[in-house]
Amino acid sequence: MGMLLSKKAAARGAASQFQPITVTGNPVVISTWMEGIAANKAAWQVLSKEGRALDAVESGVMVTESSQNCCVGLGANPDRDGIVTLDACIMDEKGNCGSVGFLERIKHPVSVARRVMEKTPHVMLVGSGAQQFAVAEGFPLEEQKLSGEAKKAYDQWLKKSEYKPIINIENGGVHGPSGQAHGPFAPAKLDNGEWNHDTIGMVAMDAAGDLSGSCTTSGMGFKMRGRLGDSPIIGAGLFVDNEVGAVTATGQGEDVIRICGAHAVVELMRQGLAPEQACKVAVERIIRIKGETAKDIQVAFLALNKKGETGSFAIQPGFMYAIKNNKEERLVVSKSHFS
Ligand code: SD4
Repeated sequence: MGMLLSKKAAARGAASQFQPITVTGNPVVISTWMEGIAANKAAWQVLSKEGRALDAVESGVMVTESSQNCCVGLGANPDRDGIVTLDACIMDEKGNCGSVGFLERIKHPVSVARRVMEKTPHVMLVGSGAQQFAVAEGFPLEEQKLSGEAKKAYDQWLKKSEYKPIINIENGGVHGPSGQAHGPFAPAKLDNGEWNHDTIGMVAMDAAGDLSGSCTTSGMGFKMRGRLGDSPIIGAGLFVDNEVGAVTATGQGEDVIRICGAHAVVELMRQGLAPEQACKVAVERIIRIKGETAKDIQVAFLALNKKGETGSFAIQPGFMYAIKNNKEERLVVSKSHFS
């Protein structure tokens, strides 16, 4: 009995460290990074009129896809061959989901992902097939052109990496039968010191109490051509379970995929963990796998549970998320493993 009580007391102690950031009820929308503030406003237009969370998370992240941004939409940094390729996914309260990866010249990949979900028997379409589907659905094919900012960043990256895709002279050690590595790889940090990744992930609960989520990105700047991160992968960059909660991820997608990140956080919440605590356990799982190299990566999870409680946790400081509900609209600075 004594043992039981002390275990309960310990659990209470642990839980109190992880007080959800807010208990809001619904509707509520949260999204990653500072860009989330503007995206949440658009989502709120839907949620405040008792619209569906699914519509809110689509129209919310479309704002970021339309804006000039290093890491989301057609204005973003390209891959190492100088081409912007976009990844996105969306998931609703019934477990319906859709996704596009390696999509070029389409302004709103999240909307294409929704069409995949609603109009095809599939979950994922990639590359030229995804583009062909988008065009058939009436999405305009935009010009293949880097934004001014992306062109500057790419030219800078080319100078340092001396990457020459045409004659395929590559640096690095020895891998595989060709005897050449496939470097240079995308830098972990950009020249301005920021982590080389960013994305918008958004999860929301509507007035009916239903959950949905979306995630959209250009992925890591100067990535290998054809690289996909976690953002278009249901269960990695995004997962929604209407009985439990909705989670999205940002940061180095390879390490989110490694632990099926968003799904892992949902499952941890199913076991009773508060959103922040669940995000922390998943982050620690990545840190255990990465060992020493964990200090060189950033990953953050953002979670919303069925009670409208929100929480996040990151490997590195600097991650923040935006929250909007009936009472508040603000940025929340995330806790992190390293300080
Ligand atoms: C990805 N998590 O592609 C996404 C977006 C990002 O580095 O943050 N990129 O890995």
